[in-house]
Amino acid sequence: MKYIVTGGAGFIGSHIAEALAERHEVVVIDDFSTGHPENLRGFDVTLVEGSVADLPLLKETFAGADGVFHEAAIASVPKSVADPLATHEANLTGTLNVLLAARDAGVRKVVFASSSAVYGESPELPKREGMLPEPLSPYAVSKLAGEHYAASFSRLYGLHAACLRYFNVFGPRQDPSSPYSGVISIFADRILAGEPITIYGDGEQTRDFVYVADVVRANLRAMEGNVEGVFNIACGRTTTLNALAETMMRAAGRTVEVRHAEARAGDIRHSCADITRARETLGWTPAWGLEEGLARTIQAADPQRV
Ligand code: UD2
Repeated sequence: MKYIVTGGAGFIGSHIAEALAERHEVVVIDDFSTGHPENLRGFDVTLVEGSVADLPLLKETFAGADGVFHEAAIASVPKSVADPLATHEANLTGTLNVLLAARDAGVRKVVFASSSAVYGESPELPKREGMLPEPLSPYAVSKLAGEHYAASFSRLYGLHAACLRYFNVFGPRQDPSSPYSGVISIFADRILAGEPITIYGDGEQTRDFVYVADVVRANLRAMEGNVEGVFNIACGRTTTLNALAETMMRAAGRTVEVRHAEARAGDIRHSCADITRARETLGWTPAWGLEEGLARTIQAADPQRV
């Protein structure tokens, strides 16, 4: 089979490409806006440098492909608040381009990386896919609208599409360099360097962390058969930031100073997914516990220092 991974040099995309490359022909499209070619070092994939904004390039690259994993995006809520148009172009026009190119190339299925951000601030927990979305940020709007485009292309043109609402994904290759990077990548980097970590707010906010290998398995399941619709991809368990910090220090075998700073503007207090639909419809269940995943992540962040 030939599979395309957009954003395949990024954190999640590179793990999908790696898993596929064992058995399939894989073409990665990435503009390296946040991805790095080193993320694919050692894997048998074809790398095409380009953006999902480039429809002719997508059409050319998708020829003969069986499926597309669409991970390319500006994956940041704060960036979308600062520049909604850039997020719209990369995330929504980009998704529409991917769907158009897939349709025209006769691709069987697109699996789209959506986000828990679509649920917004509604206090009801756990989040179920049937709840009314309340997207707040332009990022969340772009992901929700992408889901609707995918469903529309299924109905109108028979292009199969499944959308995965990722919760807080973590694992090796997640880039800690931006202040808006995933908290686990930042904590791993600081703890290994023996530097203080900062918890925003009282640290009792919760997140539903899911290890990237489980996210890859969800993608592979979602590509199988004709299953369509939206699916929460998470562990279905919550962890407070305070507990996370402690668990990470234990896993790394070192303690660093924990500083507290003001809660981040727009931070959601609690996040937790109901993953029944993914279990029942995709036959997927997360296999990695938080501690195991953290141990792997810390080891990969700097094997010399552990
Ligand atoms: C996640 C997604 C984001 C979007 C959003 C939807 C990630 C990396 N981001 O944002 O793309 O889908 O959910 O709601 O998955 N924190 C600290 N110290 C730090 C960094 C973060 O305390 O140094 C806190 C932060 O204030 C928040 C929690 O850790 O309460 C998680 O932050 P995050 O940036 O990893 O992810 P989140 O949930 O804001």
